[in-house]
Amino acid sequence: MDLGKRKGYTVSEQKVILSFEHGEAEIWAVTSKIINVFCGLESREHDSRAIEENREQAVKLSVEEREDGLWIDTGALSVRVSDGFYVDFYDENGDAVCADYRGQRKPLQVVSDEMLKILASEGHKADRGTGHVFDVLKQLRGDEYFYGLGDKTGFLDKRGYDYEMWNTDNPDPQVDSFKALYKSIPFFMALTGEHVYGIFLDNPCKSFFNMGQESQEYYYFGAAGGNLDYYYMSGNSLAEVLSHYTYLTGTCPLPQKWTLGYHQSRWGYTTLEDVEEIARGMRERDIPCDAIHFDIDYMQDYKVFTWNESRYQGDAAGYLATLADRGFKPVAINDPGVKKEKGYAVYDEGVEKGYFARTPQGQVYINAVWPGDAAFPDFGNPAVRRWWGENQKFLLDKGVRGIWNDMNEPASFKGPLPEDVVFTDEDKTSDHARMHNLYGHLMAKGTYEGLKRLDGRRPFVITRACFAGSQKYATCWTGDNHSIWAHLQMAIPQLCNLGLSGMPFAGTDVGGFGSDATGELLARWVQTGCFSPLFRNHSAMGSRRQEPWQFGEEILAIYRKYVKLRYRWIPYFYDLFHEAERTGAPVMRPLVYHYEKDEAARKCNDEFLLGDRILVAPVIWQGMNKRMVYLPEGVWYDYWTDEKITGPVWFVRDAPLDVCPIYVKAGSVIPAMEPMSYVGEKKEDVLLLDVYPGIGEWEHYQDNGEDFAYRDGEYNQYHIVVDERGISQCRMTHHGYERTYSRVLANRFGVSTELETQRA
Ligand code: MIG
Repeated sequence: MDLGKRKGYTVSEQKVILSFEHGEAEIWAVTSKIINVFCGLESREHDSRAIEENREQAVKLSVEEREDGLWIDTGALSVRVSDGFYVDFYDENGDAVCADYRGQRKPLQVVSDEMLKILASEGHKADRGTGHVFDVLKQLRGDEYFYGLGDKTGFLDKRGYDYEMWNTDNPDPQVDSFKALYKSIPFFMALTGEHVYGIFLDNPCKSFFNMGQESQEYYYFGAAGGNLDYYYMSGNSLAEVLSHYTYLTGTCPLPQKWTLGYHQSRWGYTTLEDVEEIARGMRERDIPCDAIHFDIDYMQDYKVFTWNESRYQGDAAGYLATLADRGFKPVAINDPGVKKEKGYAVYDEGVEKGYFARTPQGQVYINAVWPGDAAFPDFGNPAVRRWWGENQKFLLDKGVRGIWNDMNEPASFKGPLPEDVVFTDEDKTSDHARMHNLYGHLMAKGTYEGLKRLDGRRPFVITRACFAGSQKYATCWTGDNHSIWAHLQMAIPQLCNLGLSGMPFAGTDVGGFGSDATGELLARWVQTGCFSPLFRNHSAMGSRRQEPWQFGEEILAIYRKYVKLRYRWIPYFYDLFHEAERTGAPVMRPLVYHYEKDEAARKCNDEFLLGDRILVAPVIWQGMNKRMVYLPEGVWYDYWTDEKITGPVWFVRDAPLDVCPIYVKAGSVIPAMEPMSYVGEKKEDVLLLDVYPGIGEWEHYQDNGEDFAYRDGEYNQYHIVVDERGISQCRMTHHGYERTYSRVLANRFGVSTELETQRA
């Protein structure tokens, strides 16, 4: 996009409005470190669905006309705008960090119409034009690593690949060459030798991120519609840049504590007996478990907000209550498609009130999903979100504790929805091309707000489709993976990149969804899965069953060991979630997040950190019983042997099937709890602290684990200091939650000591 020669500018508070030969554009300093670059190709407004609050902070701008362009300085960075609307960013020392590329995009290869057709029929990308209304080309410096971009396949570093943002449900085994999956999070961070920055393209249309696949000289992002509207974020670390992104789009609110427990699911638990077998199986075999998921078969003819009571002895609510008595929280799936059936109240009401998407001719738009012909709620309309939210009462009244949003890309069985299907975008009329990537986001938002109004506890919503900002309303899972080793391998970079995209609460289907698991795969998968923020085993109808006990005693024992380890450390996970709400920091982090300058960390795809204290190096290859481990700088302890190891170092660790190598940083204290078969089984009266000598400190957080009272100060905070001899201090620094620990036990290499807690 070239706007031609610069003609002039005006400054209006923190915005610089620039006029060019061929149009107008804006640079807006949202904060001194967040700059918005805007050209209203479609509208004059930002109309953001990702950023819901005014985030502007006072900045003193200085604007200076120089020979080489207009320089805008915020005190923390400067922006140079030159002819053509080229925009370059400099740090406070005047170093160029991110510059527009001055050349043209490489001409696309021209092929015949006939060839295009053949290519397209074979599924190749074969458009001759770009179809983009704009591209922003940035210079590729050569030493960049790119992170983020949501749930894309492949590895941690996105450099050299190209992607599309168009929420897509593709059941084929997802491999590195996939351009799009279920989520569109048009945000990435670039890490160079010296600098780090982030870019968020706030445009919900289909967009394109070519991170150096097309050229070695530039990378680009562009979109098929909407405005050129992106945010440049500067910072001294990935953590800081990410905090700017979540400052704009919001952080993940603290979840109910039980949601951090183990979830068991399968598409195929249809009757009361099926579910009961699972509930009993978990308790009898001593596998801690907090949630059982109800997939589409609980419904009557796949109609949302119905329950097939005949499969639950005529009393689903009664049965769910018996689950609750045993500590299980039922989570029910909720698809958007509403069965087209006269006399079905949800459909009738939706038609009557105009709550469904329409054809350009004004008819209710019908496609097919699980219930057969179905209408699609118009979630961009606030009244529709409210209606959908109120309907959750049906499920809550049955005893459901969490809502699982599936098929909300939206997926459809009779071809994709045409781009001109009419949707609402708040107070305006819009279309599918503009609302597609927001559909799942808005469904989750309606669900979250409904649950919050009706139930009052922290809503638990799991969604498959997302847009930037969905972390405010939902946790997510990565959709239909397969029971193949490549997908266990992919889980690590995929979940790490989701964390780097503002979505800390994420998980993959442990054991794999499609295809058939083996015992070895399941054992290895639970060793990674027990550390992923959302920990759920789920599989597809027709695939080999993969509950923990399906592969014999050895696998069951391994499975139990890792689920128990997860439960032991739930207080640590909860602390990390508390940090995520406050700062936007991920729970599961790639090594590069804390070791940015470390080349090995920048490229590491097969290890990850939990917070900054625990490093996990799981085995993710069949037949392997030794594992090459990399530990970055610092002193680490082997979790299993307590051996002290100083990094940076590469070494080989024995890893028979029951061992997942885990390392804890010296100077750590990992808050832990006594064994429980579900969260809340016992009062959390005893705080266990797993101590690893060295210099360090930790903030431990405690509340009722359930509602929003913590926002009114009903929580406790403990400041814990560690030195070479162990814990030197454990002090309560905030006392707002009435229940406190009656005992605090420090566990140092297997030796337990009682600690005195100093009161606030
Ligand atoms: O067309 O509800 O990703 O988790 O089990 C398949 C059935 C629909 C896809 C979800 C999967 C779920 C399945 N659903």
